[in-house]
Amino acid sequence: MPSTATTIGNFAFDNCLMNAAGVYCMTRQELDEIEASAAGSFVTKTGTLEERQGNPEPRYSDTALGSINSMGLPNLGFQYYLDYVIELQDQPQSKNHFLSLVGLSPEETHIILKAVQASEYQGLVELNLSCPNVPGKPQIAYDFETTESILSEVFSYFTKPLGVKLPPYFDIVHFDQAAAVFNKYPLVFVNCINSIGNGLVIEDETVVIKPKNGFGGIGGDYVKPTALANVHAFYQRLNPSIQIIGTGGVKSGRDAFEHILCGASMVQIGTALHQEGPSIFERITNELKAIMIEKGYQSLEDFRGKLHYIN
Ligand code: ERO
Repeated sequence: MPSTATTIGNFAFDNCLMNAAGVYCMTRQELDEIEASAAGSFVTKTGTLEERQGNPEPRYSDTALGSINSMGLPNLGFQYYLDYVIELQDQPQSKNHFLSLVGLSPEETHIILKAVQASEYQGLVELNLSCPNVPGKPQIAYDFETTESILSEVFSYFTKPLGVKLPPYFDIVHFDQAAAVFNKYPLVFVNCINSIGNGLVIEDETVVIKPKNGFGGIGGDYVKPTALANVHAFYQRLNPSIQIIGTGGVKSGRDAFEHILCGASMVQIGTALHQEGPSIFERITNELKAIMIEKGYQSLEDFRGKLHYIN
């Protein structure tokens, strides 16, 4: 049987598939279900300094080709998630995890990361630089100056393994500029992509979600080509020490295979997990293994990043 095991930094995972932040990860109960599933890990809902209710409902809608959301960062506060991953890391059978975090300002982000630095948590941290849905707060990683100033400050005190969740970029020059910023810092990973921000889905004559007059982050089938492009663009540009997590449009083993071909070391599932529930991990793992058997691959290393071009 081929293996879908992987590593991110010094952390090993039995399976490369896991949830994407925001989906099935708000409460301990949801996180427990991911932990008990065939997923190799979980990432928590992005935690902020204080608990947040988020935007008014309806704020998520499944659509024909995926989803739109404007959740507005509802979460139980970073301490809730930090306490939980610390609790789990002391249990012998526990998987390795990702703690997703961000402040509503750079100052808040530093308060949170200093608390994580001072804590007993030894696992991975994902700093979310790409939430599209908090009114008045732009997606941080579209502003390279702010991104650089945050990272430069963070790495003056933060020594635990850290990666960043990125919004999709759409221009080759932006891939170059973003990669040049990330290559200056000892990041363990970048995660491409968050939802495509500020799409608009309409049914009959009406928007399908309430916040921001219907504007929201798009996930699912719509975003896979953009996600693959971002995974591959950063795979080509980043220092080899910075690994890529691929997220966007994964609902089959074939989709996961494509993310890995583009260079992903781990693959996250958002919209399709929301629609299908945690049993999706077993299905997609089996589909991915079937493709690997058909192609004669034993491990992800046999094909990771080995996308073929047309000469
Ligand atoms: O609205 C949200 O809570 C949200 N939705 C996304 O599609 N991506 C996010 O990063 C995010 C909040 C952090």
